[in-house]
Amino acid sequence: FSKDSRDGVDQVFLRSSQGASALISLHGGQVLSWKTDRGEELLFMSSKAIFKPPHPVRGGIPICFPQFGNRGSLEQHGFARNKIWLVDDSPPSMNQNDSHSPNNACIDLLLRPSEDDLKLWPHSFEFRLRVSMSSDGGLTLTSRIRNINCKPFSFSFAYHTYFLVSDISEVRVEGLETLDYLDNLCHKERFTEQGDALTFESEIYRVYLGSTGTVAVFDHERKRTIIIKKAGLPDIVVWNPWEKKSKMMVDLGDEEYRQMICVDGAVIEKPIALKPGEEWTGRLELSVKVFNVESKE
Ligand code: TA6
Repeated sequence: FSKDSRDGVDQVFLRSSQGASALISLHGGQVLSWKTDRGEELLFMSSKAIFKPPHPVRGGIPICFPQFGNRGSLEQHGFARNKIWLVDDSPPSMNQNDSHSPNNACIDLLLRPSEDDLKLWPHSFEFRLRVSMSSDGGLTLTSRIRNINCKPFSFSFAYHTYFLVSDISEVRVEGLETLDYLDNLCHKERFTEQGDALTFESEIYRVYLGSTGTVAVFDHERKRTIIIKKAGLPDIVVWNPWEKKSKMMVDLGDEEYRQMICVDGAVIEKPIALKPGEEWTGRLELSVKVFNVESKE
């Protein structure tokens, strides 16, 4: 990998053997860009994104930890995405079932709580994030969060992933059929999905529960599908602010909601509880398939 900096914050550039690439900022440990081997951008980044800590960057894959949403004294989606992470030169070896192979381009980042963080959230943790690119251009994010103090703690988590789409009217999300979801536009009321695929005509903010399989984001106009595989992330957030909410967001262009859809691997309904010494792993594997118009695949 190579390092560069923007506005004084280091960024790490990963390139796979076939030319696919990713850009990760130490501000938030946030993936800002993920491109195919032909240089096509796959993640949305707002044209009005603010790259100044501690403001979260509107796009890419913000890490929501130790909470998703805004509860209690912590800021919305927790503090991890607003902190400067360290490059971890000597990461402990991943457990044996890690899908990492030596020819993946990868970077290991580390976040530990500062004194100020501990005042807000009095739990000592070690958060190791590995971002790796496989030779075929797939992007994998592996989070390992360990409790290193003397009392148990719980947290919720999300990879708040902004996918770039040609137009929201061309997008279909499959893999959430029959799941229950909490509708955040309806007082978090619980519903069961009846459709065969999700399409979008208005603001959506749902947390689908107990998703174990693969989720696919089809972009019909771009003739490509992003495949989302995950481990340790039972919930899926689907969010698009639509026009009215976009107009109220200083760091999102008024019409840009049409080029994004958030489909987030998350742990929300049942927060993770860690005893001292225990570690949780949450892995998100993203890959791209190009399909011709005749067949869906
Ligand atoms: O995932 C949806 C959500 O929780 C919405 O509440 C919306 O605020 C979005 O996250 C973005 O949150 P942010 O704090 O980045 O503006």
